[in-house]
Amino acid sequence: MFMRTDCRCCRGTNLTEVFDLGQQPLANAFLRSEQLELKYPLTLKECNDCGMVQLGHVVDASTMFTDYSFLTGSSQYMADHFAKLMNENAKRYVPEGGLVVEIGSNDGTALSSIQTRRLGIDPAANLSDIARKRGVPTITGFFTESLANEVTKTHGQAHLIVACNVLGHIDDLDNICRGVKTLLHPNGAFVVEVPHVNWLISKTEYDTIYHEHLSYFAVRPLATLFSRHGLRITQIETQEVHGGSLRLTIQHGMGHNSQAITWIEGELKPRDWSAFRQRCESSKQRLVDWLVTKDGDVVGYGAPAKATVRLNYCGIGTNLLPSVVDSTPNKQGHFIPGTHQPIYDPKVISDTNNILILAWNHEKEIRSKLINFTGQITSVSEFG
Ligand code: DWN
Repeated sequence: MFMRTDCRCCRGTNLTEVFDLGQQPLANAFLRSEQLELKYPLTLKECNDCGMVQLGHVVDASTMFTDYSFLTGSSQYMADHFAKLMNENAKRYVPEGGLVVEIGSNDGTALSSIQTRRLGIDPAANLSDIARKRGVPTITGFFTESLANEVTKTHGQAHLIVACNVLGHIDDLDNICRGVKTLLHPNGAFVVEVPHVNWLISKTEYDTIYHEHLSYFAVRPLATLFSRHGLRITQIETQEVHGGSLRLTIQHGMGHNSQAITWIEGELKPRDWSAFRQRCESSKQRLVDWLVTKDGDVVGYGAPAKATVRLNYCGIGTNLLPSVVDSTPNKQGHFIPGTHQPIYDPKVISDTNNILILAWNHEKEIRSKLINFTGQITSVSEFG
């Protein structure tokens, strides 16, 4: 682990600490037993020059991503979302025989929705195996400038490069941009999806702050970064996923489009971090007070990374929330890091009167699976 002292988008050093979640375990490091886990500082800093928001401490990527618990395919809604993204952009940018590359391809869910020449790149060996078994050619490794050079030699340039909820996980964004600049065909498009930090603040989505998420983007810092590499934003679309995201299309050239300029102007208003911190604290108190009234008669639904953050930040142990269920096989039989709730298969939900949805961004899909549940279903998002 090391402390980053400069902004990874504008390279400035005018950073201010704006939120401190204290010592937190790695959000996706589900435990095989109720062992004591490593904890790391989790602080958020804002760049006063370009508006970038990023973690102070950087935990080594191989610690977090080479054996990964999260499966993109765990949500049919997200699988459909990425299929739509892939098909729309393949139709728009990829000629017959053209190549599509996905950075952070996880279990191959997104690439499995198209039949063009395709290549996944992901550092998690367990996920790459799943992808290859479903017929998606996948390189196990981190996307870097040197890997981009290799792929360009072996596969040719890509007409479409996709990176959804990936850029925020990467420390050296300049290296990624140099790799994209090499790999991307002159007429190609680099399509990325990232949560927007202003929605994190306005919707008090503090549980999306964890060590995997090194960066919390806005258009202004990304525009600064891409300009440095001869890349320009040519389209911006808002998306509901993951609490409010932007889908950016980036292509070779200079000068971002008018949408980007409008977004940048809208982001110049100073952020009210003090009000955000107060909302986090009141949200925590409301949730704990609600759980106390349930006296342990409640099961958590979903063991997302954000559950680890929320339960640890709120100090919610097994006395208040005895257990959690999750449909992901490699999470079942494990424990939530830090608070040690056991994780079971959703099939075991039986004698409880309350379900607390921890994966709030999947509330609709989860509720659709609970139509026969006769107790009370509550989402953590109801506590602000
Ligand atoms: O950025 C990231 C996002 C994209 O995905 C990664 N760093 C890690 C991960 O974050 P997350 O774990 O918060 O993602 P989700 O999609 O909110 O996780 C949902 C969890 O809920 C999964 O473990 C699967 C589970 N689930 C379930 O048990 N039943 C989900 C659905 C839809 C269900 O019906």
